Amino acid sequence: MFLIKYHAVCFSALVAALLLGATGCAPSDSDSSGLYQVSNATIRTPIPGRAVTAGYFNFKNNSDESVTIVGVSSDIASRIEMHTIKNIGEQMRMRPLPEAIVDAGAEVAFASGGHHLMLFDTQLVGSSSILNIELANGVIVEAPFQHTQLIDTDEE
Ligand SMILES: [Cu+2]
Repeated sequence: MFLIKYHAVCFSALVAALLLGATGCAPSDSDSSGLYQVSNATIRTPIPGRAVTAGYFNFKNNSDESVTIVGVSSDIASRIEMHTIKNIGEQMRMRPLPEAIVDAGAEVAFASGGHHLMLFDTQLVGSSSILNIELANGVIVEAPFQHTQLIDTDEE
């Protein structure tokens, strides 16, 4: 019990430090300027006994240049991978998605049955978590992802 509690305290302190750090060194990040909008952002609460889960979001590019999503990171998972689902023969298979290009004015959906995030060693606290969506142009879009209970078995 002691270890678990200690770990939770540690985690909150780390989040606080990162939030303070972020406000300190990002005077006007592009996500507050409205260039890039993240919506429908959710993370599934992992199935009991598991720490791997999926995340979804829509990314709208309001700028006049295409952008490329090159990765997603967060403190809540040891690793986050972008995946896509492809039909191979009659089978739906997950494949790593190295990057996702979002054309100027376009919106890309990471949604059940298509592109999605896979989170490994996930530890969710509270009702939402911040994920950092990293763009090839160096911008990092911080977005809150709501935790959902929905369990969709067709990806397992
Ligand atoms: Cu996957």
